[in-house]
Amino acid sequence: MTTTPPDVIRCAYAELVVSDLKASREFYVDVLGLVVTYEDDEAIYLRACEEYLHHSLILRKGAEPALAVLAYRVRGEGELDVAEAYYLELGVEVRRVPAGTTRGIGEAVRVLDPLGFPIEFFYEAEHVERFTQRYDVHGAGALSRLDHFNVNTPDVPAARAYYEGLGFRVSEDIRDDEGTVYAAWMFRKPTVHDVALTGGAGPRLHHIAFATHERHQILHICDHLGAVRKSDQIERGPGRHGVSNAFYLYVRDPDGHRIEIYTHDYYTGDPDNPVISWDVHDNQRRDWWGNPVVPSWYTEASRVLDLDGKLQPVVERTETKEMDVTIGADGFSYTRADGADQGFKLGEQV
Ligand code: 4SX
Ligand code: FE2
Ligand code: CA
Repeated sequence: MTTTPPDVIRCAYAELVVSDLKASREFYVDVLGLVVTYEDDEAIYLRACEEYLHHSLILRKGAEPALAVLAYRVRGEGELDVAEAYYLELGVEVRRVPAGTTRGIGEAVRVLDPLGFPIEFFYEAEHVERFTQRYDVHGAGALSRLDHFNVNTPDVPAARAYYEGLGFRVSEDIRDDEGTVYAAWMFRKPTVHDVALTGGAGPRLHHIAFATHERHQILHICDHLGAVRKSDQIERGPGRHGVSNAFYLYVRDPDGHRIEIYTHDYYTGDPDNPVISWDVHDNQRRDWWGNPVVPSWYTEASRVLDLDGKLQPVVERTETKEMDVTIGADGFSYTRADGADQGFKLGEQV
């Protein structure tokens, strides 16, 4: 590629197709506390408490739950031409989208990226009230802002090379000493990530993550789900990630779309920010306390749509799967890498 990539600022919004807007509203607004910017019979436009762009999440009513778009904000209107030229040279489908096609969003460029995801680039967006100090509406589990997207893709090194071409840098990854890469975390804004690439059948959306300021806000969301007898929607956590060091929780929305609530990762903005590589056998890589990852977290994810709204075909991963090497029959893990191990294989604990 000789063409310059568009200057991406950050991940900015996602659009999910959901089957029942009322059920989704109860989850995203009543439990997670997202703020409604606009809603009608077709869609709900949501933002978190510190966001001033029109939305960071759109829930659109449709028959088949899916991801409709992942949007990145670029540094200015001029970057749209840059994006168009870049993706035309990549040889993928590119569309100019007139301002207002998506409520609250100016002119945009939409592409079906080389990984098979529907991606939008935009700059102009309607500003709305920023609820930073609206403590009267925050609630005890307030979400501050969108933090990242996490996508399943079969070939992580290829996906990483594509995102490096777009100007993203790697903060952390998971690999083994045979050279298999299982996942990579990549950023434009100076945090651990804007997008994580998780090896698996793809293209599929693994999750969308929102940040809180505090750990107790994540714990409150767990308590709230318990109180409304929806604890089944808690899939994984709360816990502390090894990768990213973030405190986390994964919940599943009424259609099964996965949402992560995330806080306390770290600054990555200097040019020499060190890359952290984790051994796939390190039992603390995904949960710093060593708690097991539930199988559904490895296997389940949301289907994605193409630019015409049709379901994209899913391609299986051919390389070794992380779930198989870490919790499968032959799996093993360690807590201390220096050989001063616990002396048992995972699954053999008494
Ligand atoms: O499970 S991991 O510790 O690898 C992890 C997963 C770290 C950060 C994330 O945002 C995530 O979804
Ligand atoms: Fe995440
Ligand atoms: Ca559960």
